[in-house]
Amino acid sequence: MGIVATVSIQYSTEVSAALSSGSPVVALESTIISHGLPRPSNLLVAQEVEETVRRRGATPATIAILNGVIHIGLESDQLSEIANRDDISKASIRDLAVVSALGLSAATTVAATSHIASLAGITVFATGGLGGVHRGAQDSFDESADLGALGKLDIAIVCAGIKSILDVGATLERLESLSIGLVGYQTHAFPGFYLTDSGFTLEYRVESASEIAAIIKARRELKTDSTSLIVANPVKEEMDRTRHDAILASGLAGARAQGITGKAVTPFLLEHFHRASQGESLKVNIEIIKSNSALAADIAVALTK
Ligand code: PSU
Ligand code: MN
Repeated sequence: MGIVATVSIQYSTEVSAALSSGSPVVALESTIISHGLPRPSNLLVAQEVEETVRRRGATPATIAILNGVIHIGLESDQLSEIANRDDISKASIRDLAVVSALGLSAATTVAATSHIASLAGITVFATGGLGGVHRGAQDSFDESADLGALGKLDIAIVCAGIKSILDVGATLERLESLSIGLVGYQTHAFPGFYLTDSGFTLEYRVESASEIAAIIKARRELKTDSTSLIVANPVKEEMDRTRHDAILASGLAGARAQGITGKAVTPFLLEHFHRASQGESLKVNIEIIKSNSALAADIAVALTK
């Protein structure tokens, strides 16, 4: 007799009810809670984001793994565990089976959250800023697994562009190669996460959640829904640009000096930003995730119309 692995997947009460009645659901990632925002604001933000989704008429499905169980939607005590436990690792797609089979606990990245959301038939997702091609990737080969995931999963993901710590131009080229759709929400300027404009232009501008829902339906009919659609939603009040650029330069230098590599790079740089800007980047990051969740909820609702 070999070893039998049985993956345990658990739905929260509200997500289970929403999915069985066909009402709108929005997937939310958990890495931003455990590795992207400092305590104690991380839990407050996670709760506020879920409330935002509910107020707009959709159900939040925050995805994470606790003690080997894959959760699609977290009860409130489970959300606190993700925010406060010290043994929560950062799981991408390749980590899911290991974490699950060994009974470990992890927050899920955009890539891993999209994968699990797809398993559950959830197709609308909100995050802060996408992962992408890192600066210096020609030497380090550091490209987020988020891109590979969005290149093969049917997800509509609302974000404030890719994180400004990355190589934006190179990432846009990769999105084109991977056939990942891209539209700007009420803008032709590709947003730069902490900044409203990364300096790159978007071909398509959409004005409303119902236009986005129409695009999603057209993707299904045309069978171009085997990859994702990125909805780039710029933050209203950006960080001071001079400050942003200086903090980014010192962060990148610090990461190099300290030999930070692999999945530690992004959390390191975000933490550096929050500390060095004395909370300015944190404030902007919170606005980003709240406004993206609101738009994602509106899209999920529009899709049911
Ligand atoms: N957006 C944020 N904060 C974050 C992230 C996104 O505002 O912390 C996370 C997401 O989970 C994303 C991950 O998938 O950063 C990218 O990490 P990496 O560059 O190691 O792929
Ligand atoms: Mn990486």
